Amino acid sequence: MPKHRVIYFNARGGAEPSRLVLSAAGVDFEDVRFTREEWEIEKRTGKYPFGQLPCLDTDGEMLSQSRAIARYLANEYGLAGKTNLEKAKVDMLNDTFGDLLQGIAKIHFEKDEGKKAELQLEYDKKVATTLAALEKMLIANNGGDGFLVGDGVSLADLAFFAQMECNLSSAADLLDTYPKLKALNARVAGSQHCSMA
Ligand SMILES: N[C@@H](CCC(=O)N[C@@H](CS)C(=O)NCC(=O)O)C(=O)O
Repeated sequence: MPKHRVIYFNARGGAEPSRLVLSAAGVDFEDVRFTREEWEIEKRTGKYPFGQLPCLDTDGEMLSQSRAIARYLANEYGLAGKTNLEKAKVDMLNDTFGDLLQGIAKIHFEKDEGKKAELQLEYDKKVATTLAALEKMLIANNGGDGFLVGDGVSLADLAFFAQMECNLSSAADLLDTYPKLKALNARVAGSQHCSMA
């Protein structure tokens, strides 16, 4: 069994889908969480390909880019979709949740209050369009009582769950108008798939 170390800060952020994939697959891994001070020292070691986190260290092989890492792990442990089309759908959704996470970061780091409010409005619209599209996709897949892609849990559902953890923390009623997504979120949360959450 390879030895994985998921390396990030003490936050869900970009590392959470990868942690959830490993957890859902029942694979032991080291959950390395640097403080900002530790990271400033670590990043100068040259061990991290682009000097950014998250990174995945698998038996000394270091990977960067959160979405690529989650996809790699999902492929390794059978959570990336069964056919090429399912894999493409899983990728599409994994990247969509990456966009939503990036949007939150952009708002967080904006110093100008006016621009921050504009970004927030734009973001809220983007979240609403995304969730409406996802609700439709979920319903189109076996009536909406299963998973986002195919007939079993995949990285798509885990990345959805990880993203909703972020969004629901500032808008608790966000999923109330999307009953199938709300049920999916609860289903994923209640399963062993998300024991990390
Ligand atoms: N596209 C990259 C973005 C990575 C990124 O922006 N990482 C930030 C934290 S979320 C970081 O490492 N910041 C600290 C630094 O650059 O020193 C990914 O998805 O992994």
